[in-house]
Amino acid sequence: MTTRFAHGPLSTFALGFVGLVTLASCGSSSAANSGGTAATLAPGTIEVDAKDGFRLDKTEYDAKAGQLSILYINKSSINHTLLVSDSTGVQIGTTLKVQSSGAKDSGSYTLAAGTYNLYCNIPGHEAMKAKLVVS
Ligand SMILES: [Cu+2]
Repeated sequence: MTTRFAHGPLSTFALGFVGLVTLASCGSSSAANSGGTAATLAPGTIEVDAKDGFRLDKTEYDAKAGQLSILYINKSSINHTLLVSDSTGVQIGTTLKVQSSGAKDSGSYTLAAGTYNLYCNIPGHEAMKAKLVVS
């Protein structure tokens, strides 16, 4: 397993550039599939993207209580994980792992109404977190 960490503004800039190029190439390669990713998500599925700058694409996600699938897509240039925990910090379900740019992972979770935490647990990635509000 290779783990790469970005340090400092220069590498952040470089990673951002790589991310842009990757996104552009993703866009052209998926042009055959009509519509974007969001339009093709099944009901009960949310998409969470890992972005450059150690962040997720949103700070809050909303979902309906019951069975939830999370599709985790790496839109950054280093590896990330995604964990779901309840309000007391207890992890629920599996840890999603996206090892490289463009990688996807998904998992199913059964969640009652409440507020949960989504986060990456790689050391140094503490800023990668969001709320998951289930109603
Ligand atoms: Cu991360």
